[in-house]
Amino acid sequence: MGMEQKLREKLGKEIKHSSNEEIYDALLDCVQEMAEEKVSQKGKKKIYYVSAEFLIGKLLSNNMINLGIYGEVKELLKENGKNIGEIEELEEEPSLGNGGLGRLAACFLDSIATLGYSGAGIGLNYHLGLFQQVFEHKLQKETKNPWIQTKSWLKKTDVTYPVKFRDFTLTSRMYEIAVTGYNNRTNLLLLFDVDTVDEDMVGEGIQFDKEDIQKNLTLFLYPDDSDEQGRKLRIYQQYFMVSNAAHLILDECTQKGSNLYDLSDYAVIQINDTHPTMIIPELIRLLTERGLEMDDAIEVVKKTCAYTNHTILAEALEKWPIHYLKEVVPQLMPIIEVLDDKVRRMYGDESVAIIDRNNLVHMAHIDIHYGFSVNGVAALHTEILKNSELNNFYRIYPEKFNNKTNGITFRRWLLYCNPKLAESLTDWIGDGFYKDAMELKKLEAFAQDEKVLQRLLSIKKENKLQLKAYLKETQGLELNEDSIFDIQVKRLHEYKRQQMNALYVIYKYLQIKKGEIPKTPITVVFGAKAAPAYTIAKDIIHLILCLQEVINSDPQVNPYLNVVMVENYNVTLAEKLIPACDISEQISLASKEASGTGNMKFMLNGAVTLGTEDGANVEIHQFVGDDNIYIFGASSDQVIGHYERADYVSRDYYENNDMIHEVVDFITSPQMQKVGSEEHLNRLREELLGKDWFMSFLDLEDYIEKKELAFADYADQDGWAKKMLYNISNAGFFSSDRTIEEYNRDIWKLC
Ligand code: 26V
Repeated sequence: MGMEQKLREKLGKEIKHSSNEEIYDALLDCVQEMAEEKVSQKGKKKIYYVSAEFLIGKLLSNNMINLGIYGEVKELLKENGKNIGEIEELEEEPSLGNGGLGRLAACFLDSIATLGYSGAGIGLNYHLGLFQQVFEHKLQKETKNPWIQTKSWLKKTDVTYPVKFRDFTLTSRMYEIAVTGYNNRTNLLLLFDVDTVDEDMVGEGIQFDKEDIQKNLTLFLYPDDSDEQGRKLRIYQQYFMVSNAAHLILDECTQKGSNLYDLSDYAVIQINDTHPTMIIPELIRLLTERGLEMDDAIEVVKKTCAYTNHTILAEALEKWPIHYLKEVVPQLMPIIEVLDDKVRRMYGDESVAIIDRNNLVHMAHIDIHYGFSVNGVAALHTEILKNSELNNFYRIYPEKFNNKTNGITFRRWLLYCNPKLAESLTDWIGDGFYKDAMELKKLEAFAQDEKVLQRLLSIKKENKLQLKAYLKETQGLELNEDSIFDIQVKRLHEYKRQQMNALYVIYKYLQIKKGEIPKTPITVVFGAKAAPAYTIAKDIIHLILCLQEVINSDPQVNPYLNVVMVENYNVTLAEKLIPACDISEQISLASKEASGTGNMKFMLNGAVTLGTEDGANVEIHQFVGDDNIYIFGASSDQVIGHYERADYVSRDYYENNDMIHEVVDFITSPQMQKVGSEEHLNRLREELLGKDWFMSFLDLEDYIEKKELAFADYADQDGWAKKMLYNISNAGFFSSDRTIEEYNRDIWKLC
């Protein structure tokens, strides 16, 4: 049956006589049915990707692309006077992740299904997701983000488990979301929830009673953990997630014939960062309950679990006080003590112990000792893990360590978000790259082809115009499509150095004031959410919003320089910003960004990277070569050296460098005080002068120099188009299909 007939049957009337809402509902039903037909039981061994976050983005169009009906439906709607874009707008974006880690999990699910592997994602069904960001008086405020609509992709199931905490037992319920593969099978994302959650308990902003676990357990994605109740709630969430996962995995495997001793022939569990670590003691507990001896249970779990590390930042590595665990999940403590005891007997080395002298449980240490694989997410990151951060573990278990450089799904990040580029690429090199991303390399044959280069430029311009219209309509923002779009979008964190970009903006503003007019106008775009309790990050947002007002309202400067900070940066906005970008800002302090994945999305869409030798930027640099990227700043070795010697003193830079002095003082200048808050601006300036833990002054001069070079090069449009082309043609390696094939080859070994 064609889509026209299917849709009309669902609608019970003509498409042209139906509202957008009715069409959305009908399409959702059709797509869900088509997706379900492709659910498969094939494959003895299954990958369970357990993750506290799955930042899946809107699903309607993505699923239609994967099912091969997107073009047909788009045309059909058009013929009936309907616009697919308007229908997409009706879908709320599920906000089930913070940033890169959650989006990576979503890309992986797409690739696992696309490659035809048996797999499932397991996580939590947060009703209000990550907070929604609103700007009030140039400050971030958080509000709830309800995303579950009457008609949604969530399918309620009858699967429930009792999950026991110290003081009470909760009954879980499993929901399913179909994950369509491109032209292949459908897998499932399994999200656990409790029926007793009460969305009405949320008061002002995102305030709620953190102690009423039955009502709040799955309300928010790790709410504020700046206080003790917040941290305990996080443990409740984590245990709830993994206890359900463990029950489900054991049930599925025994149904398929496992005798539990051979569990690893049926299941492999990828632990996404340390959030799901308690699955290790929980599985051991359940296996012993089902009759295995403790030592056998430990061996079985060791063969089944693998761990991915996503950061070296000490403050992000989870360590839970024993008394929290005793209060929430006392049943795990005796097991964790056994695990610690074995490690201590075996290695007698305090630095690799599970429970430290301060009675903190090191979650990553459990994963490393009791899993069979430890991977980093980009080549440099894995080297840093092996040689410094986790060196004591690497020396014990060299065979466990491996690298899996991150990737992104080209279905969402090219075919869907940049249809014009995808269509032109298909004209030039065929459609082989849809499934084999390395075929993008064929584009290099066109590096001297004037028509191809011109088309790349005109696509970029069309995407800029689309973004301009969208931001005008949704956020009232003004963009100049004739300017260079220089974009930094990612979570706000000092190590990512949005503040250094803001310092550049000040520098440029002052230059223009002095009469130095840029050849091409520049628009610096920011998008970033700050963790609700992260004071300095919020001050940086305030700085950017103040600069936006000062600069955009200065008639002497605004023809040449604009600052735009989009509100509530999320997947939907990323899909519109990335295809319109000229310069991709990837400026983290070297050694701190484990990989980055935005860097890959920008590259694939023809933006040129301005970045440090950090995370996957290093590999992007190797692929595109020196001429097609702007690299600056200290190397990771130099940075690590500064930390070891504690010899970076930001005040020295301020005192010895006139430029730095001038731009830093501008933060608290009368002009800025007039539009902003003295408290926030002063605190930020003091932070930069007194600490600057992520060394933004260290690289500022080199950053400015390379950014100026990039802007100057942009004026040669032909030369620029070639850089775009080399970025696109070398992006193939960064397909998550490649990443997943490597996980499977080295870790999962699915049939
Ligand atoms: C978490 C936290 C939590 C507490 C305060 C500071 C802080 C800083 C960073 C994090 C990050 C947690 C893990 C994470 O999201 N890592 C990201 O994973 C991406 C996918 O592998 C990778 O591309 C990013 O570079 C990495 O930051």
